[in-house]
Amino acid sequence: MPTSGLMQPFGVDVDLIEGIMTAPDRIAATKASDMRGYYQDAAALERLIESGDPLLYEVFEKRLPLEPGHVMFCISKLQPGRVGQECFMTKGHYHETAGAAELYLCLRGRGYLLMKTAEGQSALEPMYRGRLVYVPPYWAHRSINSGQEPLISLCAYPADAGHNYGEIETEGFPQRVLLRGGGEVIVSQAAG
Ligand code: PAN
Ligand code: ZN
Repeated sequence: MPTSGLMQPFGVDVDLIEGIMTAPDRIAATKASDMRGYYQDAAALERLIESGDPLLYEVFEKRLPLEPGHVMFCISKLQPGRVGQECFMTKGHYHETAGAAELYLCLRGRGYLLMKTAEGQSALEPMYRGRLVYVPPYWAHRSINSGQEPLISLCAYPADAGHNYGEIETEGFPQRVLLRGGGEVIVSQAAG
């Protein structure tokens, strides 16, 4: 037992349609201007920023001790839309403790969880309501919304996992999801 005493159990309410947590301790909001360098069409991103710099995604969390044994959980809400032809997406990251896995349960929307390893493997798992995706240890991960409504996921991972954005910011993922003429196109690329 910790010397500081036992933590009290608690519950939270989640609005499964709006994809929001009632009374979160923290909301991390990412706007278009936070995404410079991530999308293929940089000029289209600048136009989106100039047109009002919209909110692209939010993460709702409760505060938990960032210690081994705790399970961090959050609601991730990614808006629908495109930058040029490319579907809205999260930045994506490895966990700082790279051996920390994660569960994604899709509650609403349609899209993908794009994953890759430092060894050059990649995987693209479809996301839709009721789909649970396991992100194994050592796999970087990014959500992509290819649908027309918010892509909402419940995520859970070891509370001491941490986030490492640096490598994805420079290397990107080997695939991009585009919408062309109403159809989804997955394009592969070496990097970026
Ligand atoms: C998720 C992500 C969330 C936002 O909770 O943090 O979807 O994506 P970025 O953190 O890549 O901007 C998660 O994977 N947590 O570990
Ligand atoms: Zn993660």
